Amino acid sequence: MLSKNARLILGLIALVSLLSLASSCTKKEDDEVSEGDAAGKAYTAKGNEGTISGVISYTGAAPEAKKIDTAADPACTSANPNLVTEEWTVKDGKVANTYVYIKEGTLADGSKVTAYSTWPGKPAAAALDQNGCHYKPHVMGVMVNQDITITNSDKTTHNIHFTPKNNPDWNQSQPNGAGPMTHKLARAEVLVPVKCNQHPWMKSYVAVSKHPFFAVSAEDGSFTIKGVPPGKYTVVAWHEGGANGTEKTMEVTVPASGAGKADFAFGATAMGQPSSLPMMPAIEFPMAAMKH
Ligand SMILES: [Cu+2]
Repeated sequence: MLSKNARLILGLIALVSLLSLASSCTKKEDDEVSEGDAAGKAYTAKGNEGTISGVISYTGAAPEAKKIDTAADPACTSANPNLVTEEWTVKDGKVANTYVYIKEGTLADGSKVTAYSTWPGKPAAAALDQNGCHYKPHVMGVMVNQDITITNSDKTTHNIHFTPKNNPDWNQSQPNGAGPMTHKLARAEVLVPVKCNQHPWMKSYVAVSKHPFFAVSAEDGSFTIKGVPPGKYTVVAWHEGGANGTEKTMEVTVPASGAGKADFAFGATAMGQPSSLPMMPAIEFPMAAMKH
């Protein structure tokens, strides 16, 4: 009897210590999670937010779009016989597909914009379509962990391949008629090149941001970033032109309920660089995020 009781007691002791170990582990994980959440503050809308808007221009003669040879895939040729390169999409001196975002800055109350991890409102659903054997849109911005719905509208197989530096590689085949896929990126990154392993000309860029203060310039070069708290910000305009992209930086003040202006110009002459010297390479500013 005694030995049976002793075994029972020993068993109970072992069970209790296991339980306490398990609960301490759980507690530790909880603490880690709450510490992670506490790392960023939540911003509450004050009603006095403003905008940052501007126009992206190209100074001088813009590089011309080149016709893409799609003969390798007849489905692409028939879907989009006049496919052209989109590295520079310039119309009447205005540049589309420029990603403009707040890189850093200080709100009117002295807090840093990068100190916040939660912003009001839910970002609109992000969609990336493979359509006519190119990506629509060519450049897009999403927030960290925002779902991107990826569709194939073509009568051919695409293989979408995100090639990030701060996030895991993601490489998925999407045959003709396959349903939508969803992808999201957990870390901020400006910008993630996306390519198609089936069609070497297919390229797009996805920027991942911790905050919602970004926009992509439209065909007329215009962009607007909404809901910006009053403050002083470093605003960056990124364009894929150049070896690793080119970025321009500007300090912008947003008054309470007001508008900050941020017009940017790309092109050799816009940077004080004579474009007529064939031996002289254009000055490019590689984006900081690409340097590690
Ligand atoms: Cu493709």
